[in-house]
Amino acid sequence: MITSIGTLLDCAGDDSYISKGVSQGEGHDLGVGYLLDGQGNDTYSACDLSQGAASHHRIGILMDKGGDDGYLSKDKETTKGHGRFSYGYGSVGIFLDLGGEDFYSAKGKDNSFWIGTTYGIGIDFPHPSEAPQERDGRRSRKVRSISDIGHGHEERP
Ligand SMILES: [Ca+2]
Ligand SMILES: [Ca+2]
Repeated sequence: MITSIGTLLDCAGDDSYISKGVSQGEGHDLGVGYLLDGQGNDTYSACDLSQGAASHHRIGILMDKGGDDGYLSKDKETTKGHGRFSYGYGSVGIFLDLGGEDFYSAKGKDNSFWIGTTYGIGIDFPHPSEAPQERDGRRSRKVRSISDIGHGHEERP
C-alpha cells in the first residue's frame, strides 16, 4: 500500500538542492519519493537519508538526466542508493545520473556503478554522445552497457 507520493520535476537550469534529510528522492513510511532533474549543472547537498534513498517500506529515486553535477552528502550509508530491510519489509533506493562529469562526496563516483545498501544501487552513466578520446595513442575505455560499468572494456584503435 502506498500512502503518499512526492515528486519533484525540474526540466532545465542550474539548480541547487539543499536539505538536511528525508529529501531529494527519498521514500519514507509507505511513501514514494521521486526527483527528476532534466538538465543543467546542478548541486545536490544533504546530510543523510536523501538522494535516492528509502526507509520504512518504500521507494526513493533520484534521476538526473545530464550536466556536470555535484552530489554532496555527509552520511555515506544513507545517501545515493540506500534501501534496506526494516520492520519486516524492504525499501528500495535508486540513484541514477545519466551523463556529465560529476563530483561525488562520501559515496559514488563518476562513470561507475555501486551497491549502496541491501536494496540500494547507484549508477552514473557516461553521456551517450561522449566519444572515445585518444590518450597516449590508444582510445580510452568506452562503456557499452550497464554490465561494463566498473569492469571497463578496452577498445583497440
Ligand atoms: Ca544535472
Ligand atoms: Ca556522470
